[in-house]
Amino acid sequence: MSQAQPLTGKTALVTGATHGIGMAIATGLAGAGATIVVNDVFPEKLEAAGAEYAQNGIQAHTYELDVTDEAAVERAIPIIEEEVGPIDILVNNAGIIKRIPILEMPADEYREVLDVNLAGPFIMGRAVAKGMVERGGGKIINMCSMMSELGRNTVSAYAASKGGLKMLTRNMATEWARHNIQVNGIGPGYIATAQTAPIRVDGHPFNDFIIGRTPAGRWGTPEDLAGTAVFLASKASDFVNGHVLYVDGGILATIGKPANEE
Ligand code: NAP
Ligand code: GCO
Repeated sequence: MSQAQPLTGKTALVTGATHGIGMAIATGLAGAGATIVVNDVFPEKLEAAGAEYAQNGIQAHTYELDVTDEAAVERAIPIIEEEVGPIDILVNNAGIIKRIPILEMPADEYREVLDVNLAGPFIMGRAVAKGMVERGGGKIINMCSMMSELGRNTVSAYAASKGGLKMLTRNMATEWARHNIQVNGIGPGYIATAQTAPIRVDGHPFNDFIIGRTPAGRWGTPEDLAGTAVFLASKASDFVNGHVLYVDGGILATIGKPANEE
């Protein structure tokens, strides 16, 4: 296991890795030597992603799997471990957002966000950790958010889910650290993906606000998160547990500044 390839011999399952942050993280883990397994709900997206990974020289093992479907997950993990190998690294990346003010938000839409973003990592984590406990170790990385710490108009369900995910991360670490399983979170700032496209339009007030609110003065890229994922997936983080590492261009470090201030 070389410095350049710290994940050689490891198998990593990255949920929702057919594009965006998930694909960038899976690509980063592959670059560090890991074998990659990715899932999504839609077979056509999996096929397209499989081709895109292959174009980049990565053999991604693809599985159609909804992270909220408990029975399907419990069936799929043993099959994946049989067909690809024991899962050493789980990245709970799959997530959705609905931007609706609380007073107008139907409870079923609220629950849907909580289901994918909070029950999903629980269901996936529990299914994969069973094998990790038996094998004496593993790594779990939960995709948190600025909304694990901050509120924002219209994203109540999302914020509740990401706040909850920070605490699920801490509790997974509390229960599994003694089995040499490190559970940590990544807290991306504002990253340019399909999920943020509606608020990243030139001239959209939020777009200008975020660029001004981020000390780095830009939107993050999915690739900005890959190095952190490799660190949290490798031996370098063997004594890091229950921590959320924010990769946000400095948003949480500052109160921000008036638009006209240099
Ligand atoms: P994205 O482009 O919308 O990707 C989300 C992925 O999750 C997609 O592949 C989606 O599949 C998949 N997914 C959704 N529901 C699923 C389910 N039930 N089962 C399996 N897969 C499912 O979003 P992103 O921006 O890359 O975000 C990835 C993660 O980072 C999310 O957890 C998000 O909350 C978090 N995050 C994003 C930002 C940001 O600024 N972009 C910042 C902080 C945190 P389909 O495409 O088929 O729907
Ligand atoms: C929003 C954005 C955010 C980002 C991210 C920030 O509408 O505010 O979509 O929620 O996705 O989670 O860290």
